Amino acid sequence: MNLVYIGLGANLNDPVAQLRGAITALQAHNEVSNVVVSPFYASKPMGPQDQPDYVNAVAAFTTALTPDATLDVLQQIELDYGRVRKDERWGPRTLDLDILLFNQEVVETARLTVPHYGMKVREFVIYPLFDIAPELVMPCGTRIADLKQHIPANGLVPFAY
Ligand code: 5RY
Ligand code: CA
Ligand code: CA
Ligand code: CA
Repeated sequence: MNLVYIGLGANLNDPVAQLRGAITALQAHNEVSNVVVSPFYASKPMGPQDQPDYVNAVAAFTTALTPDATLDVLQQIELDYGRVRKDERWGPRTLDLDILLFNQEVVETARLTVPHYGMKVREFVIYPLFDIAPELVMPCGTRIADLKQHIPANGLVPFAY
């Protein structure tokens, strides 16, 4: 069985409802089990600033699917929750689901780079990841706890959902 960590993000159309819906859809999926979700966080937009604040979280689950087949599941949920591909790079979105880690594997396919290329410097990934996996170590040997200690919270605020 594979252990997968994903990042969830949304900043349009009731972001909390988008994340809740995605989590419900994941739990309901036949090939996905043992879903664990971090607290939700309000976060300031990284990249383009002219967009609403985000709600971010991290989830862990187990699956027998390959990395590419896992991506298919996540992209279908994104579409089911109304995501429309826009031209603007890094623009606002109703729902964004990214594979962060897939076991201790380094995955390079046409569609996927795992570990996620930006995760080490994004507070909205590292803080919720630490919440659910404080002992986690990346394939390169970097500890999530060490990353968290070096990344400022930058206005990140956890809240109950
Ligand atoms: C930088 C550039 C692009 C960081 C930088 C992106 C989210 C990035 C976001 C999200 C929050 C994006 C990717 N330097 N900001 N910005 N949460 N996604 N807070 O999920 F992340 S676009
Ligand atoms: Ca299930
Ligand atoms: Ca993303
Ligand atoms: Ca994405």
